[in-house]
Amino acid sequence: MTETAQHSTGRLIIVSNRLPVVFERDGDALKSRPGSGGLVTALAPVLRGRGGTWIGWSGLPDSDQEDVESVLNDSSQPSGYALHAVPLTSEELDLYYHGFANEILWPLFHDLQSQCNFDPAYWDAYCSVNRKFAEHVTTYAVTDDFIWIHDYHLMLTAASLREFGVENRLGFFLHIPFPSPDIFLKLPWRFQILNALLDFDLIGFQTMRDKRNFVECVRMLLPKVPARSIGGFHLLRQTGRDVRAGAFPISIDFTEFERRAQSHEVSESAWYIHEALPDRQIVLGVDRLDYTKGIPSRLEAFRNTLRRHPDMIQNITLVQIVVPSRTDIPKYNDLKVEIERLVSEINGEFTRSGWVPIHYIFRHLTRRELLGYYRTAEIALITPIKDGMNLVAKEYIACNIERNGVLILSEFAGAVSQLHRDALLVNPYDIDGMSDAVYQAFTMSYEERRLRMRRLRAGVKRHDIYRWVESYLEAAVSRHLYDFPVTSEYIPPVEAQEIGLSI
Ligand code: ADQ
Repeated sequence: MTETAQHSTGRLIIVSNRLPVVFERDGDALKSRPGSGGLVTALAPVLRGRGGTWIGWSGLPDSDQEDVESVLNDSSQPSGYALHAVPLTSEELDLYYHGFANEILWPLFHDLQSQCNFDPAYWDAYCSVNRKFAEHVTTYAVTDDFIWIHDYHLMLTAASLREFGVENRLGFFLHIPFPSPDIFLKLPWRFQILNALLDFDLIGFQTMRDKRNFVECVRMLLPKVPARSIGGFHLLRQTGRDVRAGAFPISIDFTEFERRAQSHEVSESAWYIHEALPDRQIVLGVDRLDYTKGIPSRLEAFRNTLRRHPDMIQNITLVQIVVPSRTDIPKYNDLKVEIERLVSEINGEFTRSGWVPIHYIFRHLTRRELLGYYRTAEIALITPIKDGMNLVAKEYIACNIERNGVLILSEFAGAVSQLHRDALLVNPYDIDGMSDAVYQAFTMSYEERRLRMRRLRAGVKRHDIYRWVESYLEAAVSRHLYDFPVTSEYIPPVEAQEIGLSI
């Protein structure tokens, strides 16, 4: 390891495929803005002002490393932690990211094995890029730093770090589900991946079910690795080292969402949204463009609801927000076309003078707009066919300060393990069932809505992002977040606080 930051040991080093910023070209100049997505929303408030380091790819293939590092230096100022880029070439990006991560691991781990493309060329790139990430980690980390690696793109990084002789404690958190053995067994590199995961000290999953699936895979494929359960954890002994696996359901900064939802600007935005869609209930769908989010079936269910319950016509509007994502992958573009076809078919069938059943938005919204929709929608319709957690459900709950919203949630979202009691649960493959749930939400009494929402809010508030990170760090290094150094000389400027939830 180099001497970088040698005086400040014991820091938190986060490693993820993407940095929490998005780069944009403004003429010749390179600029960055805060990124979106679950991982960024969850981790940025944790690292802010703590003087740690976040290592990841910039999002720009074949970029000039010096240019990128100079912009990152500027972004590090307001965020209060250092950002460092791992450069990737277009070819690496194609094979490792689009290929292995998104054509193999993403569909397989979401139980969509028929969508996988097990191209052997992807594997070599996945190994070499994971090694490259490990090399960069050794440049910035010093002894005693806790290195916390995130998500399915980087499952081999600990194995490379161990090869380089790194003995730091290494944590991993998988943001997506871990499949059952039946499905995991189909992966041609199943042994390599399982063995590499066992080079971490702590492997975190979103739910008990994901952890159980992982342990069952270890028991089946690596029977010589002893595995036993202790408390809420599983202890797996690998060549003299103890590896633990546990469930740590990720969450949000509840108080911050609630505070923003109460702000004047969000209240105003919420008022305008409902003023433009008066005398009706708003049903809200918010998703990244992804085939795991179940958007086409949700639209089918909404069509089915309008067909079966004509009394809802002109009294309900579905606002479906889709955030552009991975649009350079043909499958994602096909999904966009399918969604647009369905929206126009449904609008064509039901639109009346002055009323359109579906408002479809395909772009990044500002936080103010997004929170305005969360705050004002009477119903949230969240129906992924499989999802690690789904933060949108928790964000909706935190922003529902009037406590009159109803959450309809897929049985296959990780969030169901915490929200099942007071959400209306649906099977996203059951069109009639989803349509019944929309009708049940539409006709639910004010008292019942309040009771359910009050309990949902209390649960998410109690299990917020800080509790998530605390419980993970406690398990990984027996330390609390407040044990990690805080950059005392750093005072965030007002603009950075305005960026708020994003960096
Ligand atoms: P994602 O698949 O990205 O995350 P999700 O958890 O729903 O899914 O998070 C989406 C994030 O994007 C939310 O924080 C939301 O605020 C943000 N967002 C949504 N619409 C937006 C918009 N229009 N503009 C800006 N931001 C928007 C992965 C896993 C999930 C897991 C998370 C965290 O797939 O299952 O919950 O990581 O672990």
